[in-house]
Amino acid sequence: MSFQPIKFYQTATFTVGNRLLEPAQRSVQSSMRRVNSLNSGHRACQGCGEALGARYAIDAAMDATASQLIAVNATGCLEVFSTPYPETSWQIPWIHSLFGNAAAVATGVAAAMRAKGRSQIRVVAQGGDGGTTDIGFGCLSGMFERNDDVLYICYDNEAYMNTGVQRSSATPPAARTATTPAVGSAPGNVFGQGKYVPEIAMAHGIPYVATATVADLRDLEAKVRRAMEIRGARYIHIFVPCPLGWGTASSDTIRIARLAKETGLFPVFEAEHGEVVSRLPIRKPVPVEEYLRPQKRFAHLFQPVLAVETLSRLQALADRNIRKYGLMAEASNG
Ligand SMILES: Cc1ncc(C[n+]2csc(CCOP(=O)(O)OP(=O)(O)O)c2C)c(N)n1
Ligand code: SF4
Repeated sequence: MSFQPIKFYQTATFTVGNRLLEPAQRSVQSSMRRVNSLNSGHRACQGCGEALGARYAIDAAMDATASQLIAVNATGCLEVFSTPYPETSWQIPWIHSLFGNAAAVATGVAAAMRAKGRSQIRVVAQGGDGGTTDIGFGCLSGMFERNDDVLYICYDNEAYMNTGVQRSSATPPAARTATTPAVGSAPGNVFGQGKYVPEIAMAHGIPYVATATVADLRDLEAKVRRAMEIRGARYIHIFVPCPLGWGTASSDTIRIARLAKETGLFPVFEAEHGEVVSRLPIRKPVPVEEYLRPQKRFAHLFQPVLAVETLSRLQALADRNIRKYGLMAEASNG
């Protein structure tokens, strides 16, 4: 008689799967000694992927550095919902930079720590996709090029959410925002524009680049831990659904993030010194329609008529990612 090992997937929480793991393998969030860096009482929308991603990422960074951490935060939802003056939900040393200079401020903090002989204190910079891929891009590229000792985390909700859902250079093709064409033959964001910062970070040859989603929180924690083992410039790009801006149900945040990964639209991988070294394989391939349909920002693709051509262009983007990053389970080493 052959036996099949039982798999417990929900190992990032207090569930049975996590308790069956060796203590060293358990998730940071499952530990009663976690720092709760981003504490309750903040004003994020219900189901906010950014709040979830930040909580896991910064708690993992605190754990990895024995709480020797300073965070620099660009302007954006994460900063606004967590620190309405004079309150704060942060339980760690935390600085609000400008919208566009979080990477430069973090570089300065790291330099100050080095000058004071306190290099054991590590620095994380964080911001939304607008703060990262648009207005903060020059400072970020400089931080990469100088190989400054900072982990930069981008929480990618694919638009400027804090100011009312304007398009950013991370907004995907065909997605509707407040500043993309609302009517005409092809409403929504245009194809062929924007930029993919994980690959641009890799082109700088920095020691570590990773992507992650809030659907795979153990993977996210592991990548933050890995990043904190390394000195020099590091970049993690986290896919964080935004129920308000995307028109999704608050309860669907994890499902939407999982579908982004399982369609191939958001490739999840790690790269060291410009080379991809691992990827999270697609477990259950799904067509892009399944990911797009629950999101109101893509509603125009499904009514009044099915936008067959646009859907096939989006499917082609997913297929290209699958080929390019080797995301199918059998082709992947992840
Ligand atoms: C120089 C400057 N321009 C514009 C703003 C207004 N502003 C504040 S937050 C924000 C959008 C933030 O978008 P993003 O970085 O994508 O983060 P999100 O809110 O989506 O998390 C804008 C335009 C500002 N604070 N500073
Ligand atoms: S608008 Fe989006 S990113 Fe901002 S708090 Fe709400 S869900 Fe989060």
